[in-house]
Amino acid sequence: MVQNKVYIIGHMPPDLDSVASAISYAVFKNRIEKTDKYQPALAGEINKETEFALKKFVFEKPPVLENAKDQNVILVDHNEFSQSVHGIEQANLLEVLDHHKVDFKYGQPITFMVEPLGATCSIIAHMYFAQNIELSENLAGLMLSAILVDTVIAKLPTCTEKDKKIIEKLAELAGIKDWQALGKELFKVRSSVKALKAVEIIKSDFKNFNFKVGKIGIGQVETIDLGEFSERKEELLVELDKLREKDGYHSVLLLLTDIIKEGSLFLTSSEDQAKLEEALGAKIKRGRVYLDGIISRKKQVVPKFAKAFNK
Ligand SMILES: [Mn+2]
Repeated sequence: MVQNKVYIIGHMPPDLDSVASAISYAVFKNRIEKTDKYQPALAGEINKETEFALKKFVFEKPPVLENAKDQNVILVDHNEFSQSVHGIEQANLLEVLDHHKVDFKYGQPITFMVEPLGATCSIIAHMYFAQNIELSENLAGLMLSAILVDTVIAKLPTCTEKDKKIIEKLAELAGIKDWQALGKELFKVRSSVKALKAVEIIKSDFKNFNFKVGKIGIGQVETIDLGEFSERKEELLVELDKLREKDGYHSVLLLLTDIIKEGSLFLTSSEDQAKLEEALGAKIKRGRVYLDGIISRKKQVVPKFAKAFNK
């Protein structure tokens, strides 16, 4: 059977949805086809919340596939080769199952399934339900965790009504009464900053934007408890100053986003604070300002900046 092996694999670097999709879809395919040839795999090392969820629901970490060349492969949770495991161009692709925008080309007809749900695990859960395949308590818990992380505990606009029904159903199957508490637990692990250096916190999710006034860098950390940063603010502000001077930024910001209260504390360093205040529509005091209702860098902050900084 080894030569028939089919690797089911998510994107690089792996997130929880990628890993839980690979595991749950392998179980599903093996069950449906009465085989054991489907094998979940990883495109790289897993993150903290993935490690946490695998432990909590008692799953072994799938093996890392170093190179997909000449292997049978099913892609889950992505469809762009640029996000895929090494050697994907020379793999034998069998299927794609995803919830992202499509940028895909392949020389042969294959099964290609994309549905705009909050997570790939939602699509897979729906397949289990539709075909009446039994879902174990632990697998339901793992898939639920993946959906909660991908949708930021059902708060993102990507979380559809269908996702919400699937969340409820998985929680019931997993015997989890309070899925919001599970979501908070996952984000607590995800945003745990105690072990990180200030510069690592800033750079963990950092993007550059070019405007007429110059380059602006914006980092973001999502947390369920801003208190975790209470003793780190000064240190983070010093790092932001250093980064701005060293790399010639107009401004550098770090958004500490409280996903429960739905607002962000902006830590800032700017060569023109008045202009930055005008862009944000708020006064900055000692490098910081809290803006209620701002949680999205892409949809809420960058458009404001484009307006103010491209004049
Ligand atoms: Mn996903």
